[in-house]
Parts: sequence; C-alpha cells; structure tokens
Amino acid sequence: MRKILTLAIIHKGDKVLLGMKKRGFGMGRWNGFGGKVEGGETIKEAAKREILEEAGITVTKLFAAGVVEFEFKGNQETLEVHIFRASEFEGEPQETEEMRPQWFDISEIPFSEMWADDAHWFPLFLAGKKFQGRFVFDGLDTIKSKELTVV
Ligand code: S76
Repeated sequence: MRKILTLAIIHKGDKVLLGMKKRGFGMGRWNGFGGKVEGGETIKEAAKREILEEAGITVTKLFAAGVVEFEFKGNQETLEVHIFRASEFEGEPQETEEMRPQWFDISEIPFSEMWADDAHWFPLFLAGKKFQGRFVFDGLDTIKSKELTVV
C-alpha cells in the first residue's frame, strides 16, 4: 500500500514558516504543511489546498523540492511524500484547528522538535537542491535506515 502525501515549506529569505501540529499524525512536532492527495486533484493542487487549510495562506508559485518515501517498521504502508517550496503567498499565516504557524530563522530551525528525517533533508532544501530519499523508522523517533541523494 502506498499513500501519496504533500509537504510544503514556505521559505522567504532567512526565514521558514513551520506549523506546530496540534492533532493527528505528528502531533507536537513542528512540520511543513501538507496532507493526503485526494481523488481528482494533482499533487500540486493538493499541496496548495493543504497550505490554505492548515496555514490560511494562498501560495502563488510552488516548486518541487524532493520526494521522500517513509516506512515504519511493522507497517506495510509506504508514505510517498512530495516536498514543495514556496516563497510567494497571499494572506497572513493563521492558526487553524490543525496547525499553529510560526516563522523561524533558518539558523534556529527546531530540529529536536521535528521529525528525525528533517535534520537530513532540510539542509538540502535550504540550499535549493532537489533530492530524493527513503527513510525507514523504528517507532516514531528512530531512523533505522536512510537513503538520500541530490537529483
Ligand atoms: O517532515 C516530515 N513531516 C512528516 O509529516 C513526516 N517528516 C516526516 N517523516 C515521517
């Protein structure tokens, strides 16, 4: 089983916009904005919709940054996460039911309160590189194996 998901990071100058996930999968962690691709929409459309639903802003241009697969030991499902970057948007980030957005300086990204994989691919993201990878987790905190390459 494979689930297609989106994850968008708003990156403007020295700042990134992350959201504190208030419920569900990844609760208590700072994360990009994203979620499941629904029937009848493209992956990019899903990414835009999720950013609006979770952060209250409309992105005008979204760029593909990477694709990362995740597996969790003992779980058959593969999560295929399409990571996007955006810098232009309309509106002001707002707290929603799901996320509390906050700007972080790129020198102060809260990796200890994020998914463990982020420390690996965020530097590539911030450098403007395109990447592809696969992480296998043992539980929610431990990376059992990783592959990450610039493409
Ligand atoms: O940055 C991440 N966001 C997620 O929702 C899940 N990483 C991740 N890894 C499992």
